[in-house]
Amino acid sequence: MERDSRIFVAGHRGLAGSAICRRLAAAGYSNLILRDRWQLDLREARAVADFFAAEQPEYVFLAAAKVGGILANSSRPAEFIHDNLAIQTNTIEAARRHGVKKFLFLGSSCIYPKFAPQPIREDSLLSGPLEPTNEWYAVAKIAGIKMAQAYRAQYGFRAISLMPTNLYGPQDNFDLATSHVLPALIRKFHAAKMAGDPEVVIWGTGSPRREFLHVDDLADAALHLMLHYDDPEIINVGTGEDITIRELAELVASIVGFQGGLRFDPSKPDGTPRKLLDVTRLHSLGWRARIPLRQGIAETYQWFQSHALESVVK
Ligand code: GFB
Repeated sequence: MERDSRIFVAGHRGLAGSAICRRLAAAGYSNLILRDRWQLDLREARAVADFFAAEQPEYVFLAAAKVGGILANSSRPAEFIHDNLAIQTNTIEAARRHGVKKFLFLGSSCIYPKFAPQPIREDSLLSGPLEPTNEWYAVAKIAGIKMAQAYRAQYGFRAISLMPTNLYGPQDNFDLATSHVLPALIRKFHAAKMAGDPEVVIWGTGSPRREFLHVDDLADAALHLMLHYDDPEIINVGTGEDITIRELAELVASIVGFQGGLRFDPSKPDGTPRKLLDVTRLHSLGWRARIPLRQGIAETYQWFQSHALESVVK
């Protein structure tokens, strides 16, 4: 990939896509091709084909996806399966037709079986039943991985698939109905601190374990793997460490400065008990996560206060 290569970052307004753009720009890649959702609807095959024909991107980072937390996944299953299947099918096919040199696809740690042995190795994929709260999203992402592998096998299309763990960072979604747990907790603790509330409600039992990766680390790994990895096998991208939701809540509360109590609401779903990634393969390729969780959350809280607060807190 040359500094002036034509690089399409799909989903550049989102959490992962915006971080990939920042990382590429910092490394001197100056020819990024970006389209807002209203300019290019990746769910529309004709629009995607026309875009590739006109722009002829050489490299693609597919960071566009329908994503959301545990509630959004289980309440809008049709959108999660349809939109993701359409986005990835249209983009991979157009990229192949128009001679894209290398393509990076993002899966997720939630596509592994619900009870996969921990830490989860890449070869656990499709070895057992999925977690029901996100099976629609998982099935779509697994189809994307298989499509990338099929296109490599049949057409020699150089697609790689990364499996990031739970991501967080600037540009995250702080809408409580659709967000993931980390931005939800930042928002809830901040609101409770400002209002002087005695307690904050945390969904579920607090016992599930999750691994959190700062999105700037994900972007750094994405560039590293785009440059140095060219294999059909999926590759996990995580920190190799996880914490319970209770521990996460205590950590976020201390960073935000909320001094009240925590109340757990077991009527809300816990989701999968644990999904810690085995990052042995990633480490063997010379890449490790660098941003410590406390530092990453503190920076994300700052970003929330300066960018997202007005739009989310009435
Ligand atoms: O981040 P999250 O929504 O998704 O929830 P998953 C993680 C855990 O945090 C669950 C708990 O056990 C939630 O019950 N939790 C506690 C909360 N309080 C809250 C809250 O206020 N909001 C939210 N959202 N959760 C997702 C998948 O699973 O992981 C996606 O649904 C995606 O498909 C993503 O793959 C990475 O980690 O359970």
